[in-house]
Amino acid sequence: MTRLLVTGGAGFIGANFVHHTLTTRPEFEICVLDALTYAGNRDNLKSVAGDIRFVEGDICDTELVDRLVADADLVVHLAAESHVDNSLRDPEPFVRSNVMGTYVLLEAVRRYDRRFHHISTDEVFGDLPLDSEEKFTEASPYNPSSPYSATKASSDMLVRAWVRSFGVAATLSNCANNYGPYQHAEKFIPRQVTNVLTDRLPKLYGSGRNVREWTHVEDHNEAVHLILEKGGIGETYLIGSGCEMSNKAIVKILLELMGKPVDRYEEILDRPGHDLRYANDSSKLRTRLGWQPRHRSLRSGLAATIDWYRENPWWWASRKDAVESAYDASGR
Ligand code: NAD
Ligand code: TDX
Repeated sequence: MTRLLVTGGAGFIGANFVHHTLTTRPEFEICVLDALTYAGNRDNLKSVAGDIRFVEGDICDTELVDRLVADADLVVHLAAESHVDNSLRDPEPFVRSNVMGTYVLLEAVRRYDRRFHHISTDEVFGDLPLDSEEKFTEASPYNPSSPYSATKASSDMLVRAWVRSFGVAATLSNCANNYGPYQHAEKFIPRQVTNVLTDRLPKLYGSGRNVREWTHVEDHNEAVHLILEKGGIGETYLIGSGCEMSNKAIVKILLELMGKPVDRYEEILDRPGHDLRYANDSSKLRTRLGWQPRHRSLRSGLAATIDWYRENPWWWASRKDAVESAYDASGR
């Protein structure tokens, strides 16, 4: 058995990573470390509670991290403050968890000589022009726009430095926007789906022309396993499905799939510093590690995601009002 420590395993991507790992790779014995912030939810792991060890705790807790890393063979690090809008309201937890937390983990994996995989985002590269074919590559310069992406960029830099200076056996991946089950209702797609399900209007920042590359969370997590299995130490891999779409086009598809008029949405106050477009060139991952996204139709991925939220109101409904009140307070 390989002992795997997953930080942030009670969050959206982390919980899906735990489910995916248990299904596809039974050789792993999983321990999840998660602080259960507002974004972490034990319910995300309810169906596998008996198959994993769960530790509620903070990645900034040096002693706890030291003990858990000592007991692991490898660490997949997902724990982070993850929402751009929250980072604009209060950046402090982002600096703490994303920068300090990554530092604490790196020191522990250095001490015990453990394999480390760092999960990051394409937002570290800033944004691309709207009407272009340009894509980010592993060699793109770092140019983060928001406090969130600045702290993720900082954490990537720490990982790269620990590889080079201390010989830590780490890999990094920068994925495009994820979607799928268990995504918090603060994020774009679940927010709009749950808005429609609660008779609210979908809300587009500005005119909705900003473009994101949507990758299904299962495809992201399979890429992470391929990197663990075959990735080069010190290497960075960009992950992206190739499914680019404007926010307005997504809202229209969601409305259509949910049987509503496609113009039944509202345009609201834009996000300050709003990144225009993200798109990843994932050819390194595809050609060297053989990754292919399984979810290639965004439309059917969105339909399945709508079904999941429709069938699982127990998971999101009691928290929906609080999410919208927080947005109301910031005018969005
Ligand atoms: P999420 O907000 O849903 O989950 C984050 C998890 O980390 C939560 O369970 C939370 O409790 C935990 N956490 C936060 N601070 C912690 C701390 N100090 N100690 C221990 N646990 C802590 O986020 P997500 O969308 O699942 O993102 C996971 C990772 O993937 C993040 O590193 C994020 O930057 C990265 N990422 C996300 C996306 C995306 O589209 N969601 C895309 C690319 C990369
Ligand atoms: O209500 C909304 N209306 C809207 O138009 C919300 C919540 C968002 N948006 C827009 C902003 C973005 O252009 O939709 C797009 C997606 O927004 P988010 O879901 O907040 O994602 P984004 O800011 O692109 O960042 C996401 O992808 C990269 C994740 O939250 C990050 O954790 C990840 O690193």
